[in-house]
Amino acid sequence: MAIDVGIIMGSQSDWATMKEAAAILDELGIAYETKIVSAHRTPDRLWSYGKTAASRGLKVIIAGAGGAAHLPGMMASKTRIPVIGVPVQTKALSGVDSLYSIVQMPKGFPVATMAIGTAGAANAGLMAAGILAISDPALAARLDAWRDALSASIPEEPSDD
Ligand code: RP5
Repeated sequence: MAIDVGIIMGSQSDWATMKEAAAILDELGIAYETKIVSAHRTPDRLWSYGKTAASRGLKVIIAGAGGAAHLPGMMASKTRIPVIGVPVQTKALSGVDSLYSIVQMPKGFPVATMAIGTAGAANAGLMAAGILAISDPALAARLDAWRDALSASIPEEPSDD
């Protein structure tokens, strides 16, 4: 099975957040790989990942980082593959630093920036699924079913339980 999505993150410490994206891709039957690629600590790894991503057949990259979160933007500068950015929640500034580092890209090199933290990571998985579903009817059906199930799980009234 070809790998469609690359989930990359700046540090092992980001995995607790980024595994929420992986869980969604697992649920939807989307093949992915996971890599630690740091803009600051392993810049050569970042360069080679971005340079080979398209030729390796990746279709979407989900990139999560915290603090001075340059990974998603730098990856977007290195590949035309859509990059979905996940701002990891930091202790010092609660992830606002991560969000600002990722969201404010200059014209020409976009990053589709999600919410801070685990909700953002899960939504990154869903966003990747939506992109892939454009050209994959079977995946589109699975994604529609996933969304319907979520809607059906929401009660009409609140309870004390
Ligand atoms: C960033 O620095 C990483 O994305 C991570 O969110 C943050 C802290 O990294 P560690 O010091 O925990 O490795 O590059």
